[in-house]
Amino acid sequence: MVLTHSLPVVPLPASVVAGDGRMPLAGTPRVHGDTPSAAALIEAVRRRSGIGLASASPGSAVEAGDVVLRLDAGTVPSEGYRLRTAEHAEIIGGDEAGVFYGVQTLLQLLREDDSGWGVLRAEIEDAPRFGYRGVMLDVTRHFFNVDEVIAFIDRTSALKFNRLHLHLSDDQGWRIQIDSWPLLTERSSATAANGDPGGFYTKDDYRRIVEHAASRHMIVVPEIDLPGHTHAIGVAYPELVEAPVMNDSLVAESARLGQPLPVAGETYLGWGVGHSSVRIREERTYDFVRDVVSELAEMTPGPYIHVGGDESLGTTQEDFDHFVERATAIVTEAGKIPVAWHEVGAAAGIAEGTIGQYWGMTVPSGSHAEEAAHFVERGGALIMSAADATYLDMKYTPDFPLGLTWAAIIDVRSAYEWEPTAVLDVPDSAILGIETPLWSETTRTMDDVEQLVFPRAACQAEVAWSPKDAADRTWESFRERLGSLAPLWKAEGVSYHPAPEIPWTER
Ligand code: TNX
Repeated sequence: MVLTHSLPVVPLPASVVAGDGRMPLAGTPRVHGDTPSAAALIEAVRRRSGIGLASASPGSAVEAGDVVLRLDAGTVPSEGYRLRTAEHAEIIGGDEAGVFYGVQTLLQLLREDDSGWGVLRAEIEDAPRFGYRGVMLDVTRHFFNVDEVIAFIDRTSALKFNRLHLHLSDDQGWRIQIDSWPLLTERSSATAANGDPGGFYTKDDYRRIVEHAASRHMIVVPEIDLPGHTHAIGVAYPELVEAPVMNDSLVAESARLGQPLPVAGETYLGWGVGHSSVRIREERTYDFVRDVVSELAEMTPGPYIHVGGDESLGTTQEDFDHFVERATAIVTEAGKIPVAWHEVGAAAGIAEGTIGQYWGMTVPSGSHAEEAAHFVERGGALIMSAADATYLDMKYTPDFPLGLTWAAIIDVRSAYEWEPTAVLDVPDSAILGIETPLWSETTRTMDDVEQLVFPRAACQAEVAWSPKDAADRTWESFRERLGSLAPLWKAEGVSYHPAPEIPWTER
């Protein structure tokens, strides 16, 4: 493997100096340090190379080829780490997350060549550019079980993502147990788009996901999409939801795809949007929202609850504003920070501190920029999910078998080349970070999901993590470093799309 640009690390570290050659990994090297990342490192090295690292007994001397993991909150920032590989390897994290990220980098430096396995020598100082580095998985249009979500967490956290947004409810299904409204899962979880099988997470399932995410330093952001995208609620509780309101593009798209139109109270199997709404002027709706939010808050240790707000196409602006003002307040009252799609910024009185998720284009159109800016005026901030760069469900090429095209065709380079602070006219400090969403209309299996997610999630990982002006923060460097992830992904069984513009390496 000969890289002309930097070391084979994605996302690019804040500062990296390549050393001389490799630290051989032979015999039984040991891992020193009392951190959960030690076990994760031992396991990952074994999967990748078959080499069994041993864990060193406390206080034993460090020998050549060993790996030392430790914490130093005094000199290393939170989520940051220093990594040095010479005779032995040492990772010093600012906190446990930092040690974990250092281990992920070390795993990328672990390579096989004709002389066997070794760790490329390097000196790295690293810390993230943005605090919010998110991926989103839509488990409504197609459902993915706990083990699949856990694999998704492992594979994305290895790229240093630290937020997992789960889109838990939509027109096609309700995917989370809510004790106070049991019919949601009893009547509205069994199917998915096109009549594929559905499913839902029990509270224990959800807690397993949250715990596993935490062990990989990811915070789960649960979303209940409101007031639109709520047809499934009406299948369980018809009194909560309005009759479907068709729009022209829904009717045309449904005809083109041969999908049925939504019928009140019946399971919806198409993927048209904008037809559903909860009853905004009924008090019972807010009892429902309060119950759901409070049960979600109770099982979610992370600070955020996402209340949706996108594509309420059959709702008047006045009703929409009334609803989102109340829904964001309900989240705040439950002790959580509301997150909402950018349309919610149109309402004057959204709860202070609400975080907006911008999903317009890299060049905003219509009122999107203004709506997004309003979150900042209300003391909130923004997560950038520009659809023509970050939407993992867009096709790579016009003839790619999976994905949609409404936002753009997104090849690897266009996923990489965008700048989240250059989209809106807000201070850079208002941008918390980015999130890259996978909507699952066309992905029936986890293999399908991975085809769309990898490699483009790696582009967003670098946009979120790496300093914008670093010398190697270029497409030429990135494509080579990305190509060097192939053996890691193969060892982990990641079903990535081998995009032809990337020089994928064998080892
Ligand atoms: C728009 S992005 C949606 C989703 C679809 C997605 C498909 C957003 C907030 N809403 O309902 O699944 O497009 O790309």
